[in-house]
Amino acid sequence: MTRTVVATTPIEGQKPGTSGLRKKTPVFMQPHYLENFVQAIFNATGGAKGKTYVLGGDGRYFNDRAAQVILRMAAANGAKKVIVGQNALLSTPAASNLIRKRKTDGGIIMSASHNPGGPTEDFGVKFNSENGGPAPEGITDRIFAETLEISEYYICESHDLDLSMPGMTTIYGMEVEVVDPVADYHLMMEEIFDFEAIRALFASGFTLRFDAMHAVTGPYAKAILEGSLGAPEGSVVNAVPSPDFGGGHPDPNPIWAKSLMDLMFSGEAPDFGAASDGDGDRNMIVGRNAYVTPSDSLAVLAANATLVPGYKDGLKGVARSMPTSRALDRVAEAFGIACYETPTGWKFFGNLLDAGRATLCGEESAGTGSDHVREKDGLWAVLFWLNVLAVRGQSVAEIMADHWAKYGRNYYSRHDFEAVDSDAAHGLMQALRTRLPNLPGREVEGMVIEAADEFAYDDPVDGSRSEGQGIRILFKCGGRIVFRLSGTGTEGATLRVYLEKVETNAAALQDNPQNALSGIAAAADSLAEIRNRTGRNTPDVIT
Ligand code: VG1
Ligand code: CO
Repeated sequence: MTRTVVATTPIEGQKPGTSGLRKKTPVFMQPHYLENFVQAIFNATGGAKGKTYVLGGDGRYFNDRAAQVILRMAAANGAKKVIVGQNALLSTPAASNLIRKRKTDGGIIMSASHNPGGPTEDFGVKFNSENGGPAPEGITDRIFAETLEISEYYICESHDLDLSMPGMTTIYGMEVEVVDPVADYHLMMEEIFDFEAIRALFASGFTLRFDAMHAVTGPYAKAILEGSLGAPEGSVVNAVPSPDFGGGHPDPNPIWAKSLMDLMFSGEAPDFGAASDGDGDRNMIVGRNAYVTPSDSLAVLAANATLVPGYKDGLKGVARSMPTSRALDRVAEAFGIACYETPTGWKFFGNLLDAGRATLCGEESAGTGSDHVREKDGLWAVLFWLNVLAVRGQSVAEIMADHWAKYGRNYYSRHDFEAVDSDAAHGLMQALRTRLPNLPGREVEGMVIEAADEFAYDDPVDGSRSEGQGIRILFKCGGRIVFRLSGTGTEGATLRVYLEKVETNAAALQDNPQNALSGIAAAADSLAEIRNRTGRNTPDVIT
């Protein structure tokens, strides 16, 4: 086996976004593309020499090939060991757990998460630090800087390693440990949740459908929900990870998980429905005739946390990304705990979790998690709901009604305009930015603007500052609009418009969100000239 020094030149555009580097698969498969980025990760983090890493991915097209390249490069860079999931599979939360449990120097996750996969779809690579969380901006900035200066990378020539069975092997002196991707994660879930109570719930006839969307959570959900908790076989559907996710978008929302939604609003609906995304860190929760908005789900979990053994002593604090609805703030206030507001992306929660300032955190984009790992965790959120349902003995709809009656309801929706012309999208944001100082006091659609700014975050733990994190418009009536450009898309620009309205009138808590938010949506269009500037009459995706 030989180690090769390969001469290369910088490739433009390798700037990690909200969650790692995501590109069209053919871009990632270009000569040197993956190699340059992986070498940049090693270079930016003090080299791989003597280090131990975790490696795994969501099983999308090119996952298996990329794993072999990364293993050969880690060996050629002098790494001591790589712990890799069987068949190079690991859900993102399971990878985070392994990094922490095995005290490694970090990990590389191959995923483009909720983006579709396949030869012409998306691929991605993300580096997680030794705390198990996505590398913070300081590191991703260094990785990007390295991609602009790279002149060579190191790789071993060798046969492909057999990753199909757990066990130990070596490559160029580096140990490779192939592990069952589910086992450690399963153990952790048993420590957090009351499995006995959930088992009793299923034994009493409670029914569930979990849609793994042909993505990585299939094996996890099968083992835990069906195998360990006794949900009837067949409760987990689309459970075999496929390289193109069955041709669909592995994005658990009412649009892409439509068949689950249809079932849950039909006469055959089980008691509980849930879905997860490509890499297993997102969750969708839906009761019989009751879709739970992710922002509401986060608030409900916070309010009920002490019912779960892992959180029985209460929460140290909570955190949400800025565009996430402020339903969580109301719970935090009632409990007298801190509620932090961070920029979009899980990397901003890491410091708060590490410092013990927050226990639970989440995002409006179907991401919920806690200090058990340093990623959001889809199946964990599903188990959390099941644990709460088992203890409270109520339906999802009843729990939501109780919650709104107690805390008020934050009607919430996100309107996405996808693959918009990049100049048009940036032009729209820039025009808003320029008008910000003149907006307070103005009336739009019968609502008076109270404040308007561009969100910047000062990390209370390490003092770092992140600017340009979304434009927010606050109305005197308590409504809010946030405008942001996506940092995970791979085509043109995606404009996200987040709409929120607070309702405390007991008679108005059961409205349809789009209905309740129609005035706010009209105000968003009038303020940002969305139709005019993007040429779109309606959003592509409404969640
Ligand atoms: C989106 C979501 C964000 C999430 C990120 C990664 O980012 O809005 O909340 O953290 O995806 O999720 P953006 O920049 O496109 O809005 V995952 O499950 O795709 O890793
Ligand atoms: Co994901």
